[in-house]
Amino acid sequence: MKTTINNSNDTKTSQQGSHYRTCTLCEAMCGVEIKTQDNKIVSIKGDKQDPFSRGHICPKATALQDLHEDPDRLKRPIERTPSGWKEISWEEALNKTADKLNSIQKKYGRDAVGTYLGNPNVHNMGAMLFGKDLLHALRTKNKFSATSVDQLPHHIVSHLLFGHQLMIPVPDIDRTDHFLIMGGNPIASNGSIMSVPDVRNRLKAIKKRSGKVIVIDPRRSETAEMADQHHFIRPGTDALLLLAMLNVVFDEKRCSPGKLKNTTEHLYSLQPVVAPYTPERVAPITGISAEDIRQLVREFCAADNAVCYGRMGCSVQQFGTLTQYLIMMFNIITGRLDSPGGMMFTHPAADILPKSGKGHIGRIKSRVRGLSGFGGELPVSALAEEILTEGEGQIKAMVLAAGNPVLSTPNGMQLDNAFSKLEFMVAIDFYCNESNRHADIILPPVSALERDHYDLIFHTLAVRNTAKYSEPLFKPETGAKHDWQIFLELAHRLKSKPTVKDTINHKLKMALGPQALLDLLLRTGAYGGGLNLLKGLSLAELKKKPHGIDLGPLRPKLPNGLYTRDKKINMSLSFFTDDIKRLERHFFDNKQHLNVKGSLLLIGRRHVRSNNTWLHNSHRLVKGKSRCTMMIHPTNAEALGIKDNQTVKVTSRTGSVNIAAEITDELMPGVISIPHGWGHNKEGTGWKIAEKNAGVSVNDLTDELFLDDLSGNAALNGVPVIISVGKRRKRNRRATDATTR
Ligand SMILES: Nc1nc2c(c(=O)[nH]1)N[C@H]1C(S)=C(S)[C@@H](COP(=O)(O)OP(=O)(O)OC[C@H]3O[C@@H](n4cnc5c(=O)[nH]c(N)nc54)[C@H](O)[C@@H]3O)O[C@H]1N2
Ligand SMILES: Nc1nc2c(c(=O)[nH]1)N[C@H]1C(S)=C(S)[C@@H](COP(=O)(O)OP(=O)(O)OC[C@H]3O[C@@H](n4cnc5c(=O)[nH]c(N)nc54)[C@H](O)[C@@H]3O)O[C@H]1N2
Ligand code: SF4
Ligand SMILES: [Mo]
Repeated sequence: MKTTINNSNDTKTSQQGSHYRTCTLCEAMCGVEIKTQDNKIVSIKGDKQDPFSRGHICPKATALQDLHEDPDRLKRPIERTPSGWKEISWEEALNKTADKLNSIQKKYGRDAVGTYLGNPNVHNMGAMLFGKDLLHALRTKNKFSATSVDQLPHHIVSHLLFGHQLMIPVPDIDRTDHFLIMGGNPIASNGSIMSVPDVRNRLKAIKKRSGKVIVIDPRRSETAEMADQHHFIRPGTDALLLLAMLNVVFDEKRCSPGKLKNTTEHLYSLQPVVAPYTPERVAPITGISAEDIRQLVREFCAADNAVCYGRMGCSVQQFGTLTQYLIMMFNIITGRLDSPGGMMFTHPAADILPKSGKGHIGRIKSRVRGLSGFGGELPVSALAEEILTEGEGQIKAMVLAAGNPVLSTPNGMQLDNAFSKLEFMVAIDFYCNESNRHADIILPPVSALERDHYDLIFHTLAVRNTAKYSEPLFKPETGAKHDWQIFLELAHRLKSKPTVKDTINHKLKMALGPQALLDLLLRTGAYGGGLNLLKGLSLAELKKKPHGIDLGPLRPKLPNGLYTRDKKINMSLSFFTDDIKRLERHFFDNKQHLNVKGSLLLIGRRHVRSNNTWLHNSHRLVKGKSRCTMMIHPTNAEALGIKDNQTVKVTSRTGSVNIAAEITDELMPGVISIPHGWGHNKEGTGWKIAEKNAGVSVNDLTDELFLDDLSGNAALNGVPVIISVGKRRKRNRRATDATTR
């Protein structure tokens, strides 16, 4: 057996091979072993020799094959014509796209072109390295991405506390004795802002060494199910809980910042701020008793090492940024930041931080609603109104790259309508999805198995320092383009009068590609030989180790690793603490948390066999009964007269969906849960299997006006909804109907 790059055009010689690579579908970076026979995949298994994932994979790994072989996957550019989609040459497609974008910018101004970068860009080395070239060429302020329906609060917290938006610490799961998880479900998601393959065994190991796993979640999630303790929390109230936890730390004199005392400034400034938030005061709102809150703190402080971690459920809610800030404060005041078994920073082999923007707040504002941007991007909740509202600066054309915002961002119906009104849309995507069905031109990049890979972002957010480079498995068809090539080609064509220097630059980048940049990053990184080209880690060295290399457990990084000017963490930041006034008004003055009569709070959920909006075209991953159901607690179901499997109508300010009810005490009373990523019932997409398993889009219910006001991040959790009862139906794969308004 040998590692081979198979040429799919060459079928004359019978070839068998084992290919090792990193799965690019989620953040866990599992090593896979792909066996091939005559250029066909015969099996995908976990790579036991991968030092990070140790043979673990999840059911999605097989989708790498399904995606590659999917007859619905686009391989050549297509253009919309009056008689339907037509294949066109790359040259024609790139020229037409650039001409159209140029003429729209000339006619209406630079901001008339909007961009949306979706999540898979972060799993794509070339897109990560050259996506910015296209953005620079467009020079529009109307840049959007999936960040503002996801991890935006983490960037803001890291930017202000540690001086760099990407300097985000991760839980040292392999050494912790006490893992407090708020609003994350790693057993289903395989970890986020915590790349952690084989998380189940890593969590079990905590328990085996007599440690504890504690989960705070409005749903008894798969992770809560295996934890030592689970506390239901009312959606959107985590900031209150954390204020009370900090209150207990001060009140019971449990501050123990240890070495962080010298790294922080104004360490005790939070004491008066949290003083009003006693456990007794927040208990009735959060749903966690005062005694339980005190116990949470006492156990956390008593553990030899401990870490408090919060993810999607804490970030994508009304007080998401304040919550993430308070989580960091809790870790710092209890001495858990930068300590083994606590919240730690990584030492990645290819460190992108020195080369990327540290972040900036509020430098740009959205035209219609005046929402503040972060790091040069605007909140995606403002995208539809920027297209629909006439006036100077209105978006007339969109560039979508690896995203599906109609299904993934709030008030998807409104955005769907907005997209239909554009003068021009181009999408860089190998599927025709619910969003880019409005495109005029689709430019499909090669499949994940036809490109090389190094995880620039997720090695930076991993629970262990490792490095791995993957060769492409298959050779793409002649003329096919990588995402990075499409970005560079468009960027160059957008220059109306390229200088000789521009042309040389472009040709150089096209010739060198991502590999040269990766090599440079590795050589100049923590394990590289710097100017000595013969020493240290390089791409050539990594290529010799197809299973990846282990660079050891996480190591302390403070204070030298900080990006703040004075190498200190300022604990007294009014940017965050001022938001407590909004919290106070919301929960205590206006009592806005008290349910409007009959309304319940909607939260999301993830399933191990889905991945956002785009793995539902794999038969293996969607077969079986529909997973797109509305979970509801028996007491609420009974009060509303809902039977299990019955189709109900769920309505919010923005729309309604008809969906089958799943009655379960997994949920906290007063809360319902619907997974996102479904709703493949729109005409004109290219997903034949997904269409048959359509489900409904929960983002027809989420609200573009319901935000974390501090960051502009969408509040997709805790959305008030009303349920009305329709006809009884048997739950099957068609039990979830098309969206109705
Ligand atoms: N209600 C609710 N909504 C949510 C969430 C939630 O929890 N609840 N989660 C949010 C989160 S965390 C995220 S990250 C977003 C994701 O939102 P998006 O990024 O908008 O959506 P995805 O489904 O990740 O995008 C998939 C598209 O990328 C394409 N694609 C895949 N790989 C590649 C590639 O290598 N190159 C190119 N060019 N295209 C590729 C696929 O074909 C597909 O069309 O959804 C958010 N939406
Ligand atoms: N299988 C699979 N894996 C994935 C993805 C996928 O779609 N499918 N998506 C990937 C992406 S893009 C991301 S960002 C990550 C996300 O990774 P995670 O954050 O681990 O994923 P979620 O399952 O969304 O977990 C959020 C949890 O928060 C809870 N929750 C909701 N509201 C609240 C609240 O107000 N407070 C608290 N404390 N909890 C709350 C939910 O019940 C849920 O259990 O997963 C990644 N991995
Ligand atoms: S856990 Fe994530 S990286 Fe690992 S096999 Fe599954 S999808 Fe791929
Ligand atoms: Mo995400």
